[in-house]
Amino acid sequence: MSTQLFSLAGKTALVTGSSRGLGFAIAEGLAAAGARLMLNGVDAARLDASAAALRDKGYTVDAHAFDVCDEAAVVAAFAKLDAAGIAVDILVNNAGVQYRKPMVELATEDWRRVIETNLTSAFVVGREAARRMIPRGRGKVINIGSLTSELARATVAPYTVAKGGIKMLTRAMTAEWAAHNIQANAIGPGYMLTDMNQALIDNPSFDAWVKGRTPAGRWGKPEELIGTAIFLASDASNYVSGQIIYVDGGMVSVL
Ligand code: GCO
Repeated sequence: MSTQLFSLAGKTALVTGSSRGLGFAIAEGLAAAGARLMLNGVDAARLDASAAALRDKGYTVDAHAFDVCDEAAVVAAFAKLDAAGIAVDILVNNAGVQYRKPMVELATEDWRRVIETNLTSAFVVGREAARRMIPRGRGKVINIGSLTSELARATVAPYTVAKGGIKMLTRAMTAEWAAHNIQANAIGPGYMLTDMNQALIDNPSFDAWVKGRTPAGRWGKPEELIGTAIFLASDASNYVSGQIIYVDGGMVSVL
């Protein structure tokens, strides 16, 4: 009984920003649990290569190249899925960028770009998914937050604000969609070994700070998000909504 609870067999999952990094790791984990995958990214060549790598492992994978910041492209992508009779059962709003600069030096257009990519896109893609999940009477939305949904660090203000917004967007989705049997939750990764963080990983003093500040004493691995993602994507979480689960080695819980 317990293993069936975590099965994603027969479900279709769309993971935004899944050509690489956390999105790719989560997508692979959902596929391993039985989901049919829809990868997304803006770079079609990179996306096709990632999809091929997962197909080589025996997974069912389609690549859907569109920019989550382009509302018309998002609407068109969902219309294409409608026409193909494909329903998105699980949406993972993972797409995001990082831009590190002190606020007094930050251009407004860079602020807007980070907010658009990391927060507004989750609303737009979530809205299109929910418009189809509501009539079906079920759905799962997993928004990717960050430990910066809870704590601020200097020089990453737009990212922090966007990820804080992701936490509250998740609760807003719950307020409006839980009655339709749609569970919206978030995952808050800690400092993970990803391309986005490579400059930090390569910085000896930052690397030492992360290892000292994180109770687990190390960086996280992208694959360490998979268990939480499967839980939130599966029937095991059918009465869980509005939550953010920090996968952070204990960082947000300890001074
Ligand atoms: C930074 C990092 C963080 C990461 C971290 C927490 O510059 O501090 O990029 O913002 O997102 O992995 O999620």
